Amino acid sequence: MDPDWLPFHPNPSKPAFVPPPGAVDAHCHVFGPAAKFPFAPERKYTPCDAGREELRALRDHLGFARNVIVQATCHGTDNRALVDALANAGGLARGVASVHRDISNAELSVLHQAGVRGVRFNFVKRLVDKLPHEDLKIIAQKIAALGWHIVIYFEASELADIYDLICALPTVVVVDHMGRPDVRKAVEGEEFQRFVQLMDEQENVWTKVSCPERLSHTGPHDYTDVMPFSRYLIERFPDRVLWGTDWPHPNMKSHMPDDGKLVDIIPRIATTPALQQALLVDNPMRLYWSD
Ligand code: 0GY
Repeated sequence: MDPDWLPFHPNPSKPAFVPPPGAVDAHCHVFGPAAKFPFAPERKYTPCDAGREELRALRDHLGFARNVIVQATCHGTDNRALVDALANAGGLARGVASVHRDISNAELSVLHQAGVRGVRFNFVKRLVDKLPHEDLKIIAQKIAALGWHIVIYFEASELADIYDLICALPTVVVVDHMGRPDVRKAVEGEEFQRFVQLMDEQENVWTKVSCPERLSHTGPHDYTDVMPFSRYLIERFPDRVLWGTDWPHPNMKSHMPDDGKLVDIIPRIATTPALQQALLVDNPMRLYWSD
């Protein structure tokens, strides 16, 4: 693993907040184990192993029922670790894969059988080499036929460049981590409102109100400066928001969050039982377990 890599929290606290029955952690990853599932040669970082058993233990500890496992860039388009985790989850995990433009329908069908229901397009420059938009459009057409959706990861400053691409996508589009706003700016400010405008205009665009630990400048454990952004999106788009831990928190440099304390933020951003039910159960079930 990289010399400055921060491993996931070894002993997260038990959250005081009890998620509603059937709650879904809709953004987490598995890494390796590298001896069995080697990391991709083109990766930009080398993490510690963080396997399916540890993920399942965390899910139970936090009081969640299901996981959505998102392919991380350190595994490139080799989805074997993801598929292995799905195959061993007893139907309680679904996946989001990374695929190459030349993927065949037969290969997509194998991923679907394994529980994959989406692909991820990553625009974060420190994580991936730039992918031609043409390739992404080809992938989008292929996966739309399966009823899958597209998860998109970008920084707020990149939204202008990909706004038209997002609007042209033929599926549900889920934006990771609220489009990574600069939370030192105002919720009502131009930058965040551009993202809100995207969600207003495009009813197929959803977002994950995840990763306060990445966005915060006030820091752990409350990440209070991020809460107004999450709360705003949850209240404005209650049927198009998801929540996830982001375990095992790749590339965190300042500190490693306590996953239990992340869960305790939920009732402060989804402030009613109805909003919590939509965020943690109804929305992810509609997107990932509709069949
Ligand atoms: C996240 C965030 C990051 C990494 C990845 O696929 C990845 O490597 O998503 C990051 O470094 O910000 O959502 O896990």
